[in-house]
Amino acid sequence: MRVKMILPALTEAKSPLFRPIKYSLFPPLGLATLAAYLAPDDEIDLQDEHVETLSLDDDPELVVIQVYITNASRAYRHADHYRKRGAHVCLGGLHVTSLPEEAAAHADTIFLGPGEDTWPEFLADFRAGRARDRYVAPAKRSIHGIPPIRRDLIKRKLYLVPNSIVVSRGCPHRCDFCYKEAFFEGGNSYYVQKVDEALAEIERLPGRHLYFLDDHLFGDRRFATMLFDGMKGMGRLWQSAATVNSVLKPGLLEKAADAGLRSLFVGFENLDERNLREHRKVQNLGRDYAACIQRLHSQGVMVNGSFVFGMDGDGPDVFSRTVEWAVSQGIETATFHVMTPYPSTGLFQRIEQEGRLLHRDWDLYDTRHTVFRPARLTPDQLEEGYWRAYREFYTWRNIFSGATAHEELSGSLRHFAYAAGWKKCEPLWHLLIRAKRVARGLPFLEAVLDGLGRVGRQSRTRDAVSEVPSPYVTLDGETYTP
Ligand code: B12
Ligand code: SF4
Repeated sequence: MRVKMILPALTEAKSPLFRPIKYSLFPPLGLATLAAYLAPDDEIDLQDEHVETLSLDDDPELVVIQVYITNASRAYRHADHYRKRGAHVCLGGLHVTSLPEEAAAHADTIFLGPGEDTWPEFLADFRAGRARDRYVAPAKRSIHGIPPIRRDLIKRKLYLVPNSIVVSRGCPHRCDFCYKEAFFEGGNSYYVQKVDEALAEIERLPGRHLYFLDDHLFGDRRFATMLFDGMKGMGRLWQSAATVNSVLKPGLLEKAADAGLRSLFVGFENLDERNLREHRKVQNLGRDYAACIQRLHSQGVMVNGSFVFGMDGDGPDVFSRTVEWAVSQGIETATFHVMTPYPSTGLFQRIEQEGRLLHRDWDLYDTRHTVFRPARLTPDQLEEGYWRAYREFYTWRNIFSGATAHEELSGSLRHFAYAAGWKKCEPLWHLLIRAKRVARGLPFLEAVLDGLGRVGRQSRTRDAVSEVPSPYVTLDGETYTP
């Protein structure tokens, strides 16, 4: 059978003038996961529009397209094109699950929820000539015993981080702005691989560097402990994401660092307690953000802090206040977002009921545009403040100032190299992308993560700091300690 698998890009990622490095980081892991269920003699053509120009003049029998909110319009265009050519078109992924009726108009079959259970069922039905038009993930989901990801289909040299990996699905928390409640609705929303299978997948990956794309790698403490114990001594360098409270709890972070963790994406989201409460970010309530950062730095782990602007408590001062705080804490890199209500989330329902949605142009639901009416800001103020926050955080002065917040020189140097390497070298990354040589940047990334990576591992380990009350700034600008 001839199978075409497509990850469409959002428009920005296609610009001939400038392509940010973020679109050349990770390969299409979801599609490579699904490809593993196809037969050895199926002819599979997997294309990722973020890094290559799609060839659309072929005639596959089956077309599989992954739909995110920001690539939905392109995904539908490609789907319509292949349906006209007589292919059976399957659409799945987060956006299809959020808005199945919208997607169904462009597909022969749609898939709701994660694909590990429904996709093999569909394949059997399709081969038997009785494919249905909709498959919904069952309530009981599992990724035990899934076949090895078809990494041979990934064009490794087109990515800076070809070794991306996920060993769990979902997250144990329920923040109201997150995609996950809608995507996993009707069944278990957090589950993990078997540890030995996860370790076998890691063993299959060449080189040293790994990036775990799991929403919350520390979410199942028992699993994570066994995973990190198993990874110890493998000589890996890796990055991942976890929550503030999981970092504050003693024990696991130390094991992760021993196993090669060198940078962690942490969802601080907002410095205002009332905002966190309103968005059900309960796992962050009463947590000492500063202590979390100190603990990470003391273990030689850099911090990528995630922040969301535009919550109802946010006024015009939120941008500079957040940037100043992040710089003062020595956070190495920051990811800012304009709060974006994804369809089917609790946040979307509330904003819609309140009549605050500005439009439904999904192309602009990219966390860089204001798509709703904020409470204490104008839409323009929110967008302008978002861009200003990025500009300010990454001025040379602030990179330097953040770097000097570390206690040790090696920590400062690594901070400087990492932050400047990402944000000040975009033109260089762009040249590498155009030359299809982006993988050449990996040794630089590894050197920064590792060469300076043994920062203060023994010096400042703080245990059991989660009890320390955390100061938040209230709407009135007062400091509040829970
Ligand atoms: C890696 C990643 C990226 C990468 C690249 C994407 C890639 N190569 O896949 C980059 C950095 C480019 C990126 C950018 C953005 N991202 Co992003 N990203 C992710 C991340 C962290 C991991 C994706 C992943 O690999 N998951 C693991 C695999 C195994 O799961 P999967 O891809 O979902 O595939 C499974 C199912 O969805 C399903 N499935 C998918 N397609 C199909 C098709 C069929 C036919 C079937 C049967 C099943 C099926 O089966 C697969 C196996 O279970 C997710 C968070 C997450 N946990 O998923 C966010 C996430 C997907 N990103 C998101 C967003 C918003 C963005 C941005 C718009 C925002 C921003 N400011 O960065 C941009 C633009 C994205 C774009 N190009 O359109 C949101 C999407 C929300 C939504 N409702 O669509 C997420 C969920 C983050 C979040 N928590 O909000 N992202
Ligand atoms: S902690 Fe992160 S992944 Fe988990 S529900 Fe909240 S935003 Fe989503």
